Parts: sequence; C-alpha cells; structure tokens
Amino acid sequence: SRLALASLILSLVSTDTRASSPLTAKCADMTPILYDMPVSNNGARCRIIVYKKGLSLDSDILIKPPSDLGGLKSEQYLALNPQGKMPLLVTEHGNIPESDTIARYLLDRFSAKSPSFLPSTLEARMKSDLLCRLHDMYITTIQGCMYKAEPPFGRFSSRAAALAELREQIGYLQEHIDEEGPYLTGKELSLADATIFPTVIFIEHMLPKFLDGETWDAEVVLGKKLLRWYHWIKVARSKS
Ligand SMILES: N[C@@H](CCC(=O)N[C@@H](CS)C(=O)NCC(=O)O)C(=O)O
Repeated sequence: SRLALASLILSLVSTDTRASSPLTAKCADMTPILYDMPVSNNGARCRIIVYKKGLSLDSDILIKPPSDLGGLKSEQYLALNPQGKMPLLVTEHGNIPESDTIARYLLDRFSAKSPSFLPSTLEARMKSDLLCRLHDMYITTIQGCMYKAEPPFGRFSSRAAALAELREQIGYLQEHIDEEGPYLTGKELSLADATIFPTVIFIEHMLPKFLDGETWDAEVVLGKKLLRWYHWIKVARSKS
C-alpha cells in the first residue's frame, strides 16, 4: 500500500536508521598507511604530495613497503588490494588503490596544508586534470616496455610497437603544456607536475637503452616544453 511504501521510504531516509546502519556509521579516524616503494613512479606522485606538504610521517601518514605484508602478491596484501599493485592507501574510508585517486584524496584530506597542488584558474586545473589523465591512460599503461623482460606491454605484443606508441603519447602531452611555465600548467604547481615528473625520470634513464642505433636526444623525445619544464623542476627541487 501507499502508506507502507511511504513508511519504508521514511525509514530509509530517517537519521535514526542511518546512524545505526553499519554502512554509514562514522568510523574512527586512523593514520592512513601508504604502501609503496621508491621504485614506483605511480606511487611517487603520492610521496611528492606527502613531502611537499610536510606531512608528519608519524602522525599524518605512515609509508610502508608492501614487503611488510609479505609482498604485492601475498595473501595479506591481496586482501587489501586484489590487483596486487602499489601504491595502496589504507584509510578509515577504505583501501584505496590507483595513484591518481590516492593523490586527490591526500590533497583533499590535507587541504589545510600548502601547497594545494590546485592552481587558481579553471583553465590550469583543467589542463592539470587532462595531463594526469593522458599520462595514466596512455603512458603508464605501456611503460613496462622500458623495463619488463617480456611482452605484453599493455595492449602491445612487441617492444618496438610499444616504444613507438610511448613516444607518440609523450608527444601528445606537449600541446597541453603552458607556453610560459614554469610549471606544466602555468605559474602555479599542480597535480600534473607531481604526476609527470617521476615518469620523465624513468624515461630519461630507461628509454635511451632502447634506441636501436639512434642517439639519445632529450629534446627530440620529450619536446621543447616538457624538457624545459623538466630541467626547471630539477633545479627548483634541488633548491627546496
Ligand atoms: N594505474 C595504477 C598502476 C599501478 C601499478 O601498475 N603499479 C606497479 C608499480 S609502478 C605495480 O604495482 N606493479 C606490480 C604488478 O602489476 O604486478 C596506479 O596509478 O596506481
């Protein structure tokens, strides 16, 4: 009947019901644990946020290697992240895989501490999101071609094809990088800077091994704007 339906809806939305539901009950705050290793460029963006914001590695966040739980493929780790990948952030809101989501969660959770990694203009914020998205969709998905012993590398079954695609995708970043800089999206630091910097380090150190006779030319591979930014960030980083 209508009355029964109305009372059912009322019971679903009433605060009393929600307060007693285990799904919505407020969990106690906990110190989040980031499972990660310095070798991971995906995880590095999360660590850059932790370090740049000056978070306490004691009370704000703990950083532990997956080996503390027996490694990425151990039963204990897989119980937290069935994909067996790092980084992983364990919080009172759930176990969070995927470095982009972890990074945004950390920016939000610790928004009171600067830098915000959020530029003040809509255009720069959009460009940052776009650069992160292009990087995560098309570059990190095939980056294994620079270090994995064997294919497949993402959707590619040959190293040469994956390397060619990687270089093409690096090129696509170029048109979204700010003309003036010094950061990727302009005058202010954004999540894109934290996301792309560790990957360019990977590229600079590993891609030259697969050039097949061609001499390494960072400007040819990275493009003018990405290379200028990379040099500038390295200098800025060594001063901070
Ligand atoms: N899209 C994921 C990629 C995570 C990822 O592939 N992590 C690598 C380390 S950089 C990993 O855990 N590899 C081990 C495996 O896939 O078995 C992210 O951004 O976090």
